[in-house]
Amino acid sequence: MTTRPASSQLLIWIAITFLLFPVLILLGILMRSIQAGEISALQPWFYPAMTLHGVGMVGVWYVAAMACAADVLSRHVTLPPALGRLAIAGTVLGVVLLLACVLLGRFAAGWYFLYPLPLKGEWPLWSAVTFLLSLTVLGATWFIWSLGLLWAISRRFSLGQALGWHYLAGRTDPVLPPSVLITTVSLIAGVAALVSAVIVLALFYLELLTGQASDALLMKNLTFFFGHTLVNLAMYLGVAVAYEILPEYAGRPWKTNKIVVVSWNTVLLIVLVAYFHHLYMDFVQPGILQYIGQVASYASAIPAAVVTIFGALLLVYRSRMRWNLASLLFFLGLVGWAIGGVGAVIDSTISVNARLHNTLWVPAHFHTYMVAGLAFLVIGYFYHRCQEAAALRESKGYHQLLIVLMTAGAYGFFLMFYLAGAFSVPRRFAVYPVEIGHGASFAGWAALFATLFLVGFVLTATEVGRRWRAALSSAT
Ligand code: HEM
Ligand SMILES: [Cu+2]
Repeated sequence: MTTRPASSQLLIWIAITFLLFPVLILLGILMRSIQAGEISALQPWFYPAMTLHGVGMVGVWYVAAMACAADVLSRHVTLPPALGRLAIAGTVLGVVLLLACVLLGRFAAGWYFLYPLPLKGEWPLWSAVTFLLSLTVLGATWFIWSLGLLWAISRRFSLGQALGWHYLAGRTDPVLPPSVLITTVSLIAGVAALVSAVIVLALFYLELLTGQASDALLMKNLTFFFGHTLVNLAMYLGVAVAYEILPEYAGRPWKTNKIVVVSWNTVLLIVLVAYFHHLYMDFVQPGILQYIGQVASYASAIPAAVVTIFGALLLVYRSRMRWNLASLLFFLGLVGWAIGGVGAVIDSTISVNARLHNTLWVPAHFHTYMVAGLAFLVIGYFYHRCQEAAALRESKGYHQLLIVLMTAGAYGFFLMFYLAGAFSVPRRFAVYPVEIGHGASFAGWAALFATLFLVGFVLTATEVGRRWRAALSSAT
C-alpha cells in the first residue's frame, strides 16, 4: 500500500478536536442527567454548561470542517502555511477566553447570546465582556482564514471558474473539482455570516461604551443570519470533503457537471435568506419575510441534499466499494445529514413551527446533522488521512463494532429529543415542571444513549490516535 504523509497542521486540528469533543459531550450528558432529575445539586450549572456546550460544539465542528476542507483544497491550490498557523493560534485564544467567561464567570446566555440577554443576566459584566471578546477573536480569525482560502483559490481559478460558471456555457476547462466549488460557495457564505457577526458585536460594544441601546429585531435578524449560515456552511464543508474522498473508495469519479454547478450556486443564494425561519414567532418581522423563509428553507434542501444524496447513491451503487471506517463514516454522515434535514424542513413549515417552535424538536434535528452528519464526515476524514499516512492493518470486524456503537448511541439519543419534541417538551428547561414531567424520562434514556455514543467515540478516537502517532513521524 502506498502512503501519503499528512500535514502537521491537520494533525494539530485532529488533536484539538479530539480533546474538546469528549469534554463537550460530557457537558451534554450532564444536561440530560440534570433534566432527568438525577443530580439536582448541579442545577445551577445547567445554563453555563449549555452555553459552553453550544458555542463549543458549533465552534469545534466548524473549525474541524474548515481544517478538512483546507487540507483537501491544498491538493488543488497552494495554501500559505502562515494562514493555517494563524487559524490555530486565534482559535486556541478564543477557546481560552470562552472557558474563562463560562467557568469563572458563569456566563450563560446560550449559544446565540440573543440581545439583550448577555447584558441583563445574573453573571458579572466582565464575563459578558469576555464572552464578546472571545467571539471577536474567533470571528476575526475565521474571517481572515476564509478570505485567505478564497485568495488562494483565486490564484488558480477566477471567481466565475471557482463557481463553475464555465460549465454552464458547456466548457469543462479548467476542470473544477466539486470540492473546490462547494468550498468556494461555503467560504463566500462564511464571509457574509462573519460580517454580520462583526456588526452584532460592534453594536454590543457600542451599548457597553455609550449606553446606546440597539433595535432588538435588527439584532435578532443579524444574529440568525450569522448563526444559521455558519452552521449550514460547516455542514457543506464536510460534504465537500465527501465529494473528494468517497470516489477513492468507490473507484469511480464524482465530477462537476451542470447539475452540480446549478445546485451549489442556488445554495449560495438561498442559504442567505433561509434564516428567516428562526423569526416565525416575531410578529413585528415583516410578513413577506416569513413566507420567503418558508420557501427558501424548502428550496435549500433540494439542490444541496437531493443532488448530493443521489450522487452518492449512484457512486456507491454496484461499485466495488471498499468499505472501511472512513468510507462507512462518510456514507453514514451523508445519511445523517439527510435525516436531520428532513427534520429541519418539517420544522421550517410555518403551521408546524407554531407547535414545534423551541421544543426539543429543534435540538433533535440539528443534533442529527451535526453529530451523525458533520461529526461523522470529519471523523471519517481524520481517520482517512491518518490511515493514508500510517497504513496500519485495519480490523474490519472491530471497526464495524465501533460504527454500531456510535450510530446506535447517536440515534437513540436523537430519538429521545424527537419524541420529547413531538410531546411538546420545551428546549432549554433545566428542570421539567409537572405538566411536562414526561420530559424527565426521555432525558434519562438520552443520557444513557449519549454515554454509549461517547464510548464508541473514545474507542474510535483511539483507533485514529494510533494512526495519528505514526503519521506524526512522517508529517510534512
Ligand atoms: C453526543 C453528543 C451530544 C450531546 C449528548 C448533546 C447534548 C445536548 C443537550 C442535552 C442540549 C440541551 C438541550 C435543551 O434542553 O435545550 C444541547 C444543546 C445544544 N447542542 Fe448538543 N449534544 C451533543 C452534540 C452536539 C454537537 C456535535 C453539536 C454541534 C455541532 C451540538 C450543539 C448544540 C447546540 C448549538 C445546542 C443549543 C444550546 C443553546 O440552546 O444555547 N451538540 N446538546
Ligand atoms: Cu436555520
